[in-house]
Amino acid sequence: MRTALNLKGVPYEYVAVEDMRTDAYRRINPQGLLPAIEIEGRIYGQSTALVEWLEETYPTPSILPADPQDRLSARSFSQYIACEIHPIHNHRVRDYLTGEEGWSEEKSMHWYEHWIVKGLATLEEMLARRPAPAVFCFGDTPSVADIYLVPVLCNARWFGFPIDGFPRLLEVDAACRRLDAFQAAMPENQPDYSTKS
Ligand SMILES: N[C@@H](CCC(=O)N[C@@H](CS)C(=O)NCC(=O)O)C(=O)O
Repeated sequence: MRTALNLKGVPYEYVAVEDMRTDAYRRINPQGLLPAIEIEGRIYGQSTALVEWLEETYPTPSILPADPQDRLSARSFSQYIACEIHPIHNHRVRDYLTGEEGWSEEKSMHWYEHWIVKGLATLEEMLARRPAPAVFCFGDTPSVADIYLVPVLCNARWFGFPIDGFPRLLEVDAACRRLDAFQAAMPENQPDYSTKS
């Protein structure tokens, strides 16, 4: 969400949330998840809905490719991350596995690594099948695909998961990291960044 706002040049105030699993935070966002955005006194969550709202409200510059098939590819790529990779390894899932199910931390990290690395392999294959290479996932300007990809790679790097086997993803990641909009959105550039996991 931060990257999308930055790419659009939409100013926002960043509010750090120490723990999204508290009742205090649920009173703000009943989903108990991040990101959430306050617009004219109302709170909204779910990054895909937020990014769509952003694109509709601030159409320029667009974060969807101009070509309809590239546009479909970018949406499919980002939704694969949002719907198939991220929910399986999310905090609350791993908390449940180590809590209610009694898994060790090591086993839950293995689960996390499995789904991220398997997911990245699928994303690499999706880029390999593009009709032509591009600087970003699906074109020469960043789109929703890139916005969703960079955080997955951040997570994978943070936990030391193997990502060297995904050259196309890493090329796109490097191109994104050269842009201020992505740099300003990096976790390490947020005021509440901590080196604790
Ligand atoms: N589908 C949601 C997922 C949001 C989400 O799970 N965010 C993570 C942080 S990246 C979170 O709040 N996790 C807390 C938890 O799992 O309890 C979206 O795209 O916004």
